[in-house]
Amino acid sequence: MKPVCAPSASIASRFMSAKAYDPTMVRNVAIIAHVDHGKTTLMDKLLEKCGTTVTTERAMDSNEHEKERGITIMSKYTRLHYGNHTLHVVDTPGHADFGGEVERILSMVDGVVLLVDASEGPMSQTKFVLSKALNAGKKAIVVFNKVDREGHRAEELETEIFDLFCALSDNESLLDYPILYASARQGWASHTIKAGEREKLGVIPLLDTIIKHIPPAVSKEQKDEKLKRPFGLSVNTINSDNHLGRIVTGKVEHGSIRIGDKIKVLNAKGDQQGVESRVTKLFYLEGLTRVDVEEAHAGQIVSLAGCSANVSETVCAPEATSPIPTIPISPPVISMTFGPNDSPLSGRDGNKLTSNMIKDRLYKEVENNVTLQLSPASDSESINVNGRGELQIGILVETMRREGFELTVSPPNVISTKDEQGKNVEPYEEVVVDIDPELQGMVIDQMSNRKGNLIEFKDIGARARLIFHAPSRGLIGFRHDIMSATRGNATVNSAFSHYGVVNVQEFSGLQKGKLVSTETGKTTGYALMMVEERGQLFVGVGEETYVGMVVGECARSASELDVNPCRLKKLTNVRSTGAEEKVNLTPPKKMTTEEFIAYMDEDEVLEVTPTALRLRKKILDPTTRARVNKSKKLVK
Ligand SMILES: Nc1nc2c(ncn2[C@@H]2O[C@H](COP(=O)(O)OP(=O)(O)OP(=O)(O)O)[C@@H](O)[C@H]2O)c(=O)[nH]1
Ligand SMILES: [Mg+2]
Repeated sequence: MKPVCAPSASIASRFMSAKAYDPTMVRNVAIIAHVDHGKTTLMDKLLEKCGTTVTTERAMDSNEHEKERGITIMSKYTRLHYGNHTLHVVDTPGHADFGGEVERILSMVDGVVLLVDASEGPMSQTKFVLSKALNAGKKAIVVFNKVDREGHRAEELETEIFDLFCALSDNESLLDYPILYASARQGWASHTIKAGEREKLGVIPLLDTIIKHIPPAVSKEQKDEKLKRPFGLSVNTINSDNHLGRIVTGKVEHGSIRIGDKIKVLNAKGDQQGVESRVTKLFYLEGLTRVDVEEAHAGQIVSLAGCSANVSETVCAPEATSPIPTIPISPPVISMTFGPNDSPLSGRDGNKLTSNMIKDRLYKEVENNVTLQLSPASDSESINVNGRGELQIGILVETMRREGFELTVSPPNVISTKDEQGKNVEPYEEVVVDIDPELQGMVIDQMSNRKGNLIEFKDIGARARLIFHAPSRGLIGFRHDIMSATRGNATVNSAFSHYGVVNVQEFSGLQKGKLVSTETGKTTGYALMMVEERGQLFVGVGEETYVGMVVGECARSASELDVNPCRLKKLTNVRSTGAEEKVNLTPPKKMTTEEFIAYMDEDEVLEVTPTALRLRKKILDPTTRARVNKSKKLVK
C-alpha cells in the first residue's frame, strides 16, 4: 500500500525514537463465541498467567449491568505481556443482541480464538461471529471449552466445526486452524485431551498458539513502511472523563504518536472534522489497570485524549490525507419509540423528564454505540431507537431509568427492507431450542404459530435440539412464552440468519388478553382478590394504578377485560373504617424491562420511571380506545 504522503522530518525522527519498538512481537486477538461458552472466564486465566492478580470471577465484566446479569455486554481489550511478546486480547459478548460489539472490534485484531462449549457445540451465535471473522479474513484458533464436564463431545464436534468453517469460507488458508481442548474454569488449554497431561501447562499452550498462529500486528515486511507513515488511528470506542474530556480508543494503524503532537480528525469520506488539536494524554489498559505512556506506535491499541473524534472516524497527523477504512457492521433489526412519560403518574419519580433531555441522552449513546441508530418518530416529542434486540434496547432503558429518566417506550417493531429486486424482505433468525424430548411437540406448535420452519432436529445426549428459521417479527415474546409453557425446561438461543421475503402480514393468535384498570388510585386487597379470579396479577396491594393501566393477564380471553383494582369493601358498622382485611393473594408477576418489551402488545406502551415499570394501553381512555380499535378492525 502506498504511503499516504511522504514522511515529514518530525515523523522521520519519531521513527528513530520508535526504533526500539518491534510490532512483529505484538499480537492482537479477540476471543469470540456463543453466549456463556466461557470467554470471560478464560480471560481471567490469561490475565493471571501474564501476571495480573485477579480477585473476582470474570474480572473483565466490569460494568454494572454485566456484573448484575453475569453476561458480557461490551467488548473490552487488555494488554498482556507474555515472554517478549505483547498481546492485546479483546473479550467480546456472546449474546446475539450484542453481535455488533464483535463486528466493531474485528478491525483491531488479526485473529480470533473461537471458543466452543464442548457439550453444547457450535450454536447460532458461534456461526454469526465466526462468519464475520472469516469474512474479514481473520485467522482462527478453535478451543473446545468446558472439557472438564462429564459427557462432553469435543472429539465428535471436530467434524462439525470443520464443516462450519467450510460452509462459511472458501479461503483455504483460513481453514487450516489449530484445535485446543480447555477448561477455562480449571485454568488450562491444551493440545491433548488426555486427563493428567492436559492440565500440566495451564493456559501456556494457548498463549503459544496465539503467538505462532495469529499474524503479528505488523508484518516484518511492512514494519518500516508502517512505522514511517504519518500517525493514523481508527476510533473504535469513545468514553468521557471529567478531567480529560473525550477519550478515544483504537488501534494505531500506522505511524507513531507522542503526547503534545498535533492531530486532526477525518470522517469516513476524508473530510476534516473541526480544527487541529494536540494529544493531551495517552494510555492503555494493562491487566486491569490504566498505564499512562508518552508514546504509542503502529500495531498497538491505545487510548488518547485531546480530540473530539467519533467512532469510525480517523485521528491522524495533520499531513495525513486518507481515512482508515473500517469494516461495515450489520444494520439494526428492531425499532422502538422512546418518548416522555405522559401517564397520570409522570414526574413523581424521575428528574429527567423532557423530550429534549431524552433525545440528547440518546444522541450521546449512539455516538459510541455504533450498533444503535436513531430515526425520527411519527410525533416530534419521540424518537425511534433502532437496535439488534430486546435485551440490547432493554439495557439502554434500564441504564436511563437508573440515571433518573422517565420514559414511555413502545413495543419493538421489526425493520423490514427491500432486496435487490425491490421485494419487501424482513430479518429471519435461526432459533435453537434444546428441550426434554417429551416437550418438543409444544415447541413445534408454538413455532408454527410464529411461522417458524423446522430445519433440523437432533438428539444431544438426553435432550432434543430443534433448529428453526423464523421471521424476527414472529419471534417477539417467543422466549418468554416457551419458558413459561415449559416451566423453564427449554434453552432458547437465536441469532440473525438472513433476510427473507415477507410472506405473512399479521401473526394471529399471539395476542394475550389483558386486565385493564378502569380506576385511578391505590389497589386494594379486596379488589385484587376478585381481579385475581380473572387471571394473573402484575400489581400487589397498595400500588398506584390508573385508568388504562394493564394490571394483569386475562386467563381465558385474548381480548382486554376492564377491571377495578381499587374497589373498597363496603363498610359494615361492626368493622372500623380504613382497616383492610388481610387477603391471601398469589404474589404478582413482576417482569424486567426486557421481559416487558418482549411481552407488550401493539396497542400498549411501557411507562418507565426510576422506581416503577408500568404496562399501559397507549390510549388510556377506554371509550376512545374502543373507538380506535373498532376503526382499525374496519380498515383491515
Ligand atoms: N464447567 C465449566 N464451566 C465453565 C468453564 N468455563 C466457563 N464456565 C462457566 O460458564 C459460565 C459462563 O462463563 P463466562 O466466562 O461468563 O462465559 P462468556 O462466554 O464470557 O459469556 P458471555 O460473555 O455472556 O457471552 C460461568 O458459570 C462459568 O463459570 C469451564 O471450562 N468448565
Ligand atoms: Mg463474557
